[in-house]
Amino acid sequence: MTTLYEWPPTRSQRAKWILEELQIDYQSHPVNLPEGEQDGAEYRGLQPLGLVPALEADGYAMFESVAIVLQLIDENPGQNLAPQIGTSERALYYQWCVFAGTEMDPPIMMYFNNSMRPLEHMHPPGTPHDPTQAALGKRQFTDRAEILSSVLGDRDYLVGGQFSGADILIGHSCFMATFTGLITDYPVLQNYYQKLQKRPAFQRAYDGYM
Ligand SMILES: N[C@@H](CCC(=O)N[C@@H](CS)C(=O)NCC(=O)O)C(=O)O
Repeated sequence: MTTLYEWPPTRSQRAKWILEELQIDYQSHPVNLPEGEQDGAEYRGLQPLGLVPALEADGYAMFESVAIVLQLIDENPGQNLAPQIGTSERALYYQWCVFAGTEMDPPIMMYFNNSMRPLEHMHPPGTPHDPTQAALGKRQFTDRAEILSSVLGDRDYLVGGQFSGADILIGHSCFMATFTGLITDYPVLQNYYQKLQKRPAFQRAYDGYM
């Protein structure tokens, strides 16, 4: 049985979205972040940083939301959620998948952590919001949102005219940008994200958080 360790609405939604998209039979194991369950020895054995998501599947356990999406897509090649290996579309698929985790998440989280995150949930506890860091996060998000907007234009999907894991990963960045309000100035991203939200798998994964 596949088990998703999750706590909504976080980056565990990426893993949930791909599980739902691929219609994989899985069970959900909530990791209660406000209660500190992520810091217990048992969960740290699965995810040494105490972050969600983590995944247990037949024969392996893993963490990192981007890697989980890539792995599950690779395990289900018949569902065509990634371009053929070795093609130019595959190059762009890798590019945008990595871009989501390395370029989109950090500025959004920097902004969130320094402007919106409840102080009792700051790490380490008692850390105050830093307006300079919030402004930096917002500026860095701006650069990246402009790049994505010019690539997307009025297209529905990032790569090869077809829905892929890249849309799940960047789509979750759009969720984070919507949650924080950062997406407001980017109609192209809003339009792209609105179309992704119509997918039944998205709706099951983000139920209650749309
Ligand atoms: N690079 C990791 C980041 C995971 C991450 O930071 N998760 C956050 C929620 S979005 C978390 O678990 N935070 C724990 C906490 O706030 O205590 C991934 O993409 O899986």
